[in-house]
Amino acid sequence: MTNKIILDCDPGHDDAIALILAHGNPEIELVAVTTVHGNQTIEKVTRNALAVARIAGITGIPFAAGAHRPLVRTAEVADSIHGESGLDGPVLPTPSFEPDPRHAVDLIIDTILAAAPRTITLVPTGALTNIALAVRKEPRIASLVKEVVLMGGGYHVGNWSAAAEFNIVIDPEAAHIVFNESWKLTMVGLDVTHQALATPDVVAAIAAVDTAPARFVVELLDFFRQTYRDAQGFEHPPVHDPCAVALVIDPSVMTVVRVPLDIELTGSLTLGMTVADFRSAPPHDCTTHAATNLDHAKFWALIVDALVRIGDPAH
Ligand code: PIR
Ligand code: CA
Repeated sequence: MTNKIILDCDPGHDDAIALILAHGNPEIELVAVTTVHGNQTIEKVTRNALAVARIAGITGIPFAAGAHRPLVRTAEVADSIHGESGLDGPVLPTPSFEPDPRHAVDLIIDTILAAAPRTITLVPTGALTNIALAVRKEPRIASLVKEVVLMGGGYHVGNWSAAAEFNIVIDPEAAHIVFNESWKLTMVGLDVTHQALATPDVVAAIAAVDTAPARFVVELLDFFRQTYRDAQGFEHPPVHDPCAVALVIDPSVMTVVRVPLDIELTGSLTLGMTVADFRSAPPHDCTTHAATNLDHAKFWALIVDALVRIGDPAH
């Protein structure tokens, strides 16, 4: 049985790789792609998503642009990591199709309402603005989705402040809505994604696939390596977003615990922190989960396998 997913993303180097993994893995059926402000402006990340679609040969599914800014706060981009285009490094092709005319929020709602109950997994890999707006506009989606598996947050470290991760802190009010909903939610946070390092052996295995999409991924990783070294002091870049897709593909790729999670909205040092309560067994009505540990070899094998299956698509 394949898992139908909606990928809500802000490409973004690691979002691009998440898209490629979702498309190339046979356990996943990508049913829609939606974009959200974040790594760059909504115009840029939407264009980038369509460019990745062309490179990976993704056709026949809707792509729709969503929120251009956070619910409450001023928009903030991550150009120190992803560059001026949001996907600096490789040369990007002109998209081969147009985005869907609907707003991402409507595409998300329409897709979930049209599918059998509890068959669609929402996979957000950017700010949670679209997901929060969707569940406020159509609350029935909370019980109609299968689950939410998101990249964001982290219970032991931040990356945009000492306590907070980028996707959460740029729109903490949206994250608060999403984390407090009744759906099953799994946070694939920095606790695991900082284990998803693109080490030289990994980059070599991807390069060995020797196709246009694989070369594109190598170019993405080369750029990501430089900015992650300069801006964050990492030797090898952590490739966050495909971790969320990998968990949907194969739950054995990471360890997940059920734990109460909430979003800090008022702390002066901790705004946007994903606070996990590890004190005792979670209450029976707790629907939030946190990923804790990654099988590095299994994770990267999924990426290489997806690229092998994608091959060299015609365009
Ligand atoms: C990555 C991101 C933002 C900032 C940094 N420093 C690194 C983007 C990634 O696309 C990922 O979804 C998430 N936000 C990681 O914080
Ligand atoms: Ca992202």
